[in-house]
Amino acid sequence: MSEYETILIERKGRVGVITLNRPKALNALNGQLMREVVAAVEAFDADDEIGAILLTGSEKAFAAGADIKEMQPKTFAQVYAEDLFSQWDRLSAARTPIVAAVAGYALGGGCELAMLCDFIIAADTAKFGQPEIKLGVIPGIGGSQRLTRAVGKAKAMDLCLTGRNMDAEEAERAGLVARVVPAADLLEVALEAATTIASMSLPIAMMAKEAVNRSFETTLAEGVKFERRVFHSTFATADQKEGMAAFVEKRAPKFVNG
Ligand code: CO8
Repeated sequence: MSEYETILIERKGRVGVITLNRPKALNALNGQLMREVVAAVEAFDADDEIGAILLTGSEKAFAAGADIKEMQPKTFAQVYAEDLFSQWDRLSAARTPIVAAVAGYALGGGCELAMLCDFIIAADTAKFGQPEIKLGVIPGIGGSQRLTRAVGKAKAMDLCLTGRNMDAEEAERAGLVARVVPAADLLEVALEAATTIASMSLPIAMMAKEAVNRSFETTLAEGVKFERRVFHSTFATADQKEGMAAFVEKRAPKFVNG
């Protein structure tokens, strides 16, 4: 029996798949689901046999937000003392690449959870939004920051201030999602992307992820220097030797994750 109640876990080759599974609440993110997703991501991240993580929800909802019914009775003192939602920050510390496959609603905390992943593949049914303002709150899991970095000030302000949803096509145009695919193909395409990532050298994929993420935390000159140093360090790996030898010898590389 799975140790989890609000998520499903599967291994597909070297891909660890996490499926949010609170269908009656449209996968609303309550405390238990948050603890379980964080634990599952950390377990896959620590597992040498896993080269990529795929996070998904249902056809109707990736996640319809933080659990409003659970939040409703809380006082300021409680949310402040428990530092509500701070545990989600632990997903940012995962070094294994995480792909989000989003169909249906990704609202509020659901949109923020998708943005905590490394990139989003969306079904044409996906709807993204930060409707917190309609509840008398503001985004609380990084939405005002990550959405602004992803789509720029104009659209981030529009979404956070009006609470309107954006469909998949608009989200792709705005740069929030990497690809939009027909809903029926979502899991297949997302799994294929995750499998491709997992077929690469894991330490090199981690370096690529770290370098891209660095661009959000530093100046351009410092970021370019960081990238160059990490690039130099790839030459210390067996996988750089293998990858380049395989190209020259016109064969597929056999990476050893080292
Ligand atoms: N929380 C709890 N339950 C939810 C949530 C949610 N976010 N979303 C849906 N549900 C429940 C509904 O209450 C309903 O339950 P029941 O059958 O018991 O009444 C069930 O899921 C099905 O939902 P609907 O009947 O509403 O389904 P519809 O298809 O009619 O509508 C919608 C789908 C449009 C997605 C609608 O459910 C909706 O608007 N949901 C809320 C969306 C939202 O506002 N999300 C943002 C939440 S706030 C947040 O994420 C961040 C808060 C940050 C706060 C920071 C504080 C520190």
